[in-house]
Order: sequence, then structure tokens, then C-alpha cells
Amino acid sequence: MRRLIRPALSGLLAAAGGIATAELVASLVRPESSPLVAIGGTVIDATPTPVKEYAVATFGTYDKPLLIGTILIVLAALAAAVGVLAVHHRTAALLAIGALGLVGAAAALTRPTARPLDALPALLAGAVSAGLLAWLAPKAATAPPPPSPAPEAPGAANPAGSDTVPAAGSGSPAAAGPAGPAAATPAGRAGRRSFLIAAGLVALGTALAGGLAAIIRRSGTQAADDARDAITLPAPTDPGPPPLVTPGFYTPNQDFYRVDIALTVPRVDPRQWTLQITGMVDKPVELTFDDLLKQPLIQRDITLNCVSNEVGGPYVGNARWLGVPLAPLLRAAGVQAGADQIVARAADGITIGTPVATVLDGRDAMLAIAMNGQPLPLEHGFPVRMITPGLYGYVGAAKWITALELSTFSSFDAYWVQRGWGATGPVKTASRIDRPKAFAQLPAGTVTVAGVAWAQHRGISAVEVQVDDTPWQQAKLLPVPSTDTWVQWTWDWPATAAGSHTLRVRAIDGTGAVQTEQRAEPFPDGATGWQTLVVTVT
Ligand SMILES: Nc1nc2c(c(=O)[nH]1)N[C@H]1C(S)=C(S)[C@@H](COP(=O)(O)O)O[C@H]1N2
Ligand SMILES: [Mo]
Repeated sequence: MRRLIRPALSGLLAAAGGIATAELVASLVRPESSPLVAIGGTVIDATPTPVKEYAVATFGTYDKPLLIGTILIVLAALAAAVGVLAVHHRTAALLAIGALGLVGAAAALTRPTARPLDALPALLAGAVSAGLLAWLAPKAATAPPPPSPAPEAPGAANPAGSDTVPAAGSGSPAAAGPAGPAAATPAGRAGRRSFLIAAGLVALGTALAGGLAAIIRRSGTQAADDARDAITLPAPTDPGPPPLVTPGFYTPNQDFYRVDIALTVPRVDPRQWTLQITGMVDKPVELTFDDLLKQPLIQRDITLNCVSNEVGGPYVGNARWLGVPLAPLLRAAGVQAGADQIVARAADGITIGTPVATVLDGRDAMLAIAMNGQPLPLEHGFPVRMITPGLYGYVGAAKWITALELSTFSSFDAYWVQRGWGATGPVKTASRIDRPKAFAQLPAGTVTVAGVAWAQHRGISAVEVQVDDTPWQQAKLLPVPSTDTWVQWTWDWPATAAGSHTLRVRAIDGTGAVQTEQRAEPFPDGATGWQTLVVTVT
């Protein structure tokens, strides 16, 4: 076993050196061309929906670091195996490590946003790794521990001049240690030293390249941040209702949930950015960011939520958006008869299909450029994203958009629809208890039960709370600017009876429909069911 350590280590170091080189080159060329990002993206696209659901539900925003971590672990295991393979089959090992580079290049080239140069980092990773392995492998093999002297021949002397390390294979950990009592032969020691020096050099180079890549990458984000800071937001032509002052009504940008497939946040330069409106239109349009800022702007409060949100879950937020109404832009382009889907294309390669009807029916569907008074944060779609009140994000809220193509639902399935999710994605009525928390211990007395409820564009007409099996109680609804936002509700519970109690909430939407009790998983078109939690009154 011990004799495999150095070969495995040489495989690991060779791969690490290659990956660090690739990261460095990718940071200079394009962050999306990193083989780790490309392979990660390929894995995300190929992951079966239930697994993806599980990952989002279980790991939340940590799903991405976890994915990259897993890929690194798999690569490390493969690299160690290749290092061991190099002991007896050097050529095969070099080919295998080169092949890993080709896999990375294939992943990079098949990404939806691929450019030919994206293959470069992965190809370099393969070549550098193979070169490093070719250099390290002989050194790792110079001093393989010999078989331990057979116990039957305790007297057998170490053959003089052997370049092996006597007794190193005996199984005693100390024996192989640098200060082990069984001293290495001079040649064995020299071999080990040359391996350690080489390994140290590769480790150092890897750390330097990796560190430099991280610094360059950060400066790239900085450039996008600077472009964002340089934007002066125009005042809205139509400012909408005045902002609400109720705490918690708006979700601060830094707390706003984030769900997307982008392993690196796209960095779109607004000065280079254009939006194409093409497909089934009479007059295709191309707009620059400045063109967009010159359009009449509306300001609206709109709640956004994710179809993957579980009952009681966190993937919902409310913000004040500033943007260009989409309907007039579409009308100017002249939507042709039969076009029922707007396919948004985005810088992360995704496609999001929005029903034309929802955009043209008078609701405030917009191309948003600001969120809560700030240009869109990079993670939330800078410079321009769509917001469609009443639709889940995966059908109505494409971030980092670059093109809108008028099309039909029968001729094109967008990204999530290809993966089995519903095509039109209207939000379902939902309600959530934010206070008290599940399993809270509450002193007897009046307990304020509070939360939010949403049914964007239909609105919420009532929220009811039930304690155990007692009659449903009307919660008080706080004011809202429109039907497009969540509604904050509170109800004072006279919690007098000590013991365990079940709290339940349900909402009634603006059409009078009661939120269904029927439990449904998020897949394929949104979770349903009443949130229920248990608390103890003491
Ligand atoms: N370009 C792009 N836009 C996207 C997505 C994405 O993966 N890529 N995810 C969508 C989903 S599923 C949701 S719920 C919302 C989330 O928007 P947020 O991250 O700003 O909250 O963005 C939508 N727009
Ligand atoms: Mo979503």
C-alpha cells in the first residue's frame, strides 16, 4: 500500500498543476471556459430533475460549491489512480490524463454559450498534467520500498548498493519516516529527495497559479461592479404607488433568494450589451442599454418566487423594480399571428419561455434594470432581466438576457420545459408562517402569528389561521400597492392552554379560490398544501 503513495501523489499533483493552469488561463480568457465550470454546467444540465430538486431543497445556495467540490473529489480519485497506473504503464497513464483534458474541452465546447477558444484551458490542463506526470512518475518510482526481508531469513543482509529502502515495506510506519531507524540507502534517500523537491515545486507552482487565477477573477468581477457603479438610474416616468414602510415588505437585495444554473455569475458589460427582439416579428429590433434607459420607465413592487420552493420555503422575495414595460416594445416589433411564446436567451446559456399572452394582457411585465433602487446586482441579472408578475421565475424572470425571440410553444421547449417542468408556470396561491418558528417554546399569553401570502396578479383577499382543530380565524392583512406583491398578515393568538399546538395557514386569492390543502411537490409546476407547524405553550 505504502509504495503507492508517491505514485498516487504524483498523479494528484500533476492533475492539480494542470487544473490550476487551466483556471489561470480561464481567468484571463473567459471564466466560463474553466474546465471545472464547463464540466459542472454539463453535470447540472444532465442531472435528472428529482436529483436537482433534492440538491436545491437540501443544500440551497450551497448546491454550487458542493457540485464543484464533488467534481474535484472525483478528479482527485481519477488522478491518483492514473498516478498509480504510471508505475507500470506510463504511456497509458499519460494518455489517460490527456484524455481527461479532452473531456474538459468537450464539455467547454458543448456549453450553449461556447466559443472555440473555450477549449483552450482544458486542453492545456491535459497537456500540463501529462507533462508533470511524465516528470514526476519516474521520481516517484525511483525508490519503491522493496518487499520486506522475508521473516524466514532474518539474517539476510541488505544487498550492498541496492537502491532500495530496506525494511520500508515492513509495515512499521516509522520505518519509512524520514528519521526512521531503518535508514535509506544513499541512492534511496537521493531518490526520495528528488521526488520531494519535484513534488514541492509542483505544489508551489499550483498554489501560485491558483492564487493568481483567483486574484484575476476577482478583478474581473470588479470591472463588472465598476460598470454597474457607473450607471446613473433615470427617474421612472411612471413611479407607481409610493413605497410601503412596513418592515419586511421589501426583501433587501443581499437577502433576496438566488436560483440559477450559472456556476460563474455572468459578467455582462452594459456598454457592449444589446438586446435583440427577433423571430416571429415584423420588424426585428436591436436595443442598446442606452436605448433602454431612454424608454419610458415604470417602477413597480413585484414579488418573485421559484417553482422549486417547498411549502413554507425561502425562495420568494419582494422588490421594487425599475424597468421598461415589455408590451410596447413587442408591439413596436410587431408580434406575428400565432407567436405564443417569447424565448428569452441569456448570457448563462439558458432559455426561458414566457407566454406572449401574459406579457400583452396589461400586467406590468418589464425588462428590469434596477432592484430596490440599485442597478440589478450581478447575481440577479445585471444589466437587464425580465420580470413578469404572476409567473414563477423559471418562465417569467430570465436574468442576464441578451435576446428575445418570438416563437411558439409547439415548436420550442425552453430549458426547464425540456426537463419536464410545466411550460406556462402561473404561480400558485401560497402562504407562509414566519413567526413563531416551528417547535418554538412560547410563554402563555398573546402570541402574534405572522407571515406572508402570495398569489401574484390575482392578489390575496384573506388569510386564515387555524390552531389545532378549532375554527379558522381571520388574519389581519397589511396594505399592499397592487395584486402583484405578497401580503403580510398577522393574527393575535390567545395562547392560554399549555402544551403542544398545531398552527396552520391558508390564503384565499383575489378570485375567491381557497389555497388547496392538497399536498404537491414542486415538480412539475409548483408545490401546494397548507403549511403546518407545531409549537409548545409553556
Ligand atoms: N439566465 C437565467 N435566468 C434565470 C434563471 C437561470 O438559471 N438563468 N433561473 C430562473 C429561476 S428558476 C428563478 S426562480 C429566478 C430567480 O431569480 P433570482 O435569482 O434573482 O431570485 O430566475 C430565473 N431566471
Ligand atoms: Mo425558479
